[in-house]
Parts: sequence; C-alpha cells; structure tokens
Amino acid sequence: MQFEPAFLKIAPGDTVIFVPTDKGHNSEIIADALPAGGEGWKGKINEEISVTLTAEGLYGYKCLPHFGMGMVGLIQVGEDISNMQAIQEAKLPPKAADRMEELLQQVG
Ligand SMILES: [Cu+2]
Repeated sequence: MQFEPAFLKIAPGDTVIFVPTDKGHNSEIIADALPAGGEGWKGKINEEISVTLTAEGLYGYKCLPHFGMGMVGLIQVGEDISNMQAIQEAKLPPKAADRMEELLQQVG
C-alpha cells in the first residue's frame, strides 16, 4: 500500500509515469497540494498514467482507495518549495498526514 519511490525530485518538464504493479490503486493529486499554476492529475484505478510537470513546486498525490491507509506520495519539481506550508496544512487523514510529513523531510 505504498508508492515506490514515494518521493521524487525532478526537473521542470520531466515526465513521471505511474505504473501499477498491483491491482486496486490509482494516482491523483491531493486538492490544494500543488503549486499555483501547476496542473493536477487523476489516474484511473489499475491504469498507467503519465504526467508531465512544468510548474516548479511540490505536488502531493494519493491513491484514492487507500488514502486513509496513508498511501500518498510527493514530487518536488525544481527548487521552488514555497508551497510546502500549503501541503502541510492540506486536510489529510491521520495516517496520510504522518506519511506526508515523512516525505516532506526529504525535500531539498
Ligand atoms: Cu492504493
């Protein structure tokens, strides 16, 4: 019930491909957990999804069925981390909030 790797740092314009290795999961942006001007995504269950992120900042995402179990991930695009506080303040279920806090410690 985890994304692997759950933290990624990429350059603006890079593409991330979410590949399902197990059934019953998706990847979608967490509301308000992306930089201003950034584009979110919403993958379908069991389907691969490819996202190209151009706006610099932090993008928090979740697996919808397992959000409550803490299945979340974080992508840092470039060096602008000014939306970190917004991600810390986003409303997440307790286990997801704990996991996101761990992932935010990898930002740099
Ligand atoms: Cu899942």
